Amino acid sequence: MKIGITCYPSMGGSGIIATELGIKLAERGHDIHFITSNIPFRIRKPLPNITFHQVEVNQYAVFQYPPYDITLSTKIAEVINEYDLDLLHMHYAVPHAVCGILAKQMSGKDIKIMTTLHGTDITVLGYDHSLKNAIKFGIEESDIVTSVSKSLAQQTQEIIETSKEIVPIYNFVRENEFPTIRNTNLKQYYGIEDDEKVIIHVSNFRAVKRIDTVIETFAKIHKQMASKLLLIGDGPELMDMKQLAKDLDIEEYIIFLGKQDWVSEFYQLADLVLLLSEKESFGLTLLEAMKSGVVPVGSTAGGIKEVIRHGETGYLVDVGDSSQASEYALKLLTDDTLYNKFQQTMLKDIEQRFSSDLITDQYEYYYRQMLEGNHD
Ligand code: GMT
Repeated sequence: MKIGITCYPSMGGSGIIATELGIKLAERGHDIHFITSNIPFRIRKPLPNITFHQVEVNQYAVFQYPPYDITLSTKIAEVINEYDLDLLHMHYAVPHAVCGILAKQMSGKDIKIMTTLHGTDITVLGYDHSLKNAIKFGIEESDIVTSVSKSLAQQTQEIIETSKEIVPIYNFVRENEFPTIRNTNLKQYYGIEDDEKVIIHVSNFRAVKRIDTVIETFAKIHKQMASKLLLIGDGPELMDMKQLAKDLDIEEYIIFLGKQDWVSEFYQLADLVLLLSEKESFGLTLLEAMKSGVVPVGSTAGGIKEVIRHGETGYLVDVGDSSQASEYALKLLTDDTLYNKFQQTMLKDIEQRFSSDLITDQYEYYYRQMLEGNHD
């Protein structure tokens, strides 16, 4: 199949999934065309069957804002015609699904469109009245819409008020990117003692990630055992979180690492991952950590409860409940037998439910359904 993919090429989870899926599909012999503002960051070198088409927005004095959406749609239409694409896979309802629909009209071809919803496009933007109708239009005019969890599918129907069928297809990681190995070499580099447990959290430091609860949880763990918290990421909450660490008098035990392109090595030295968000459609960072062998404690928000099997592959707590989170963390960190049992179950579970082959099969299946006209 000849497939056009549009996503945000930056480090966000949606861009990562779109890119990794493109790579898997290219490995299976499909012709993949990324139509994006930059080369997706996970593409480190030229790969067979992958072509990149850059969307460049020109600035003219007549525009108050450069018209990215129009330029993107024009570029997609060009690529549809030039390469005779079979289908478009748009990641994010706005603007990408809407741009795909516009591009289809511009191209004059009856190309099929799949839209994948990732979370923020619904659970945050969906409440914005200036965008809601555009999101609804993007969803309803797509041939097939997928979401990265069952929870997001249900939330979309409620928030956007649409009866469009939404097919949940989970996130995945390419297995070789996150090997299940323990490598504590970096510990010394960051001043972490051998006997200290390492807790990790990775996010874009937005308020929805509830890093305050992560830090409060860590403060409670730290009272009971020698430990360090690795906080990876950057965003609007960073300065407030540094202040919270000072206020709780634990700043010397928290390592703020800023934005990191490659997180795999940090997971290899971690003992526990925390993702305690108040909104989270899936939590790709959880899966990356879990594939690396790190057992999680997560919140019950959104799709996290579909990723972690409570009491089997990790633990779930209510949003904001740092006491329960620290109790579960301590239970895991003080009992090697329990930890190893969870780790084994977790590795089997992610292989069965989130393997890159299984998820790529599911996307391919729905691509074929679209091309055969088997959709509403
Ligand atoms: O986590 C973020 O805020 C980034 C965001 C994005 O749009 O790239 O991630 C969303 O998509 C990921 C990939 O599908 C999901 O794993 C994340 O859970 C989701 N984030 C939220 O729902 C907040």
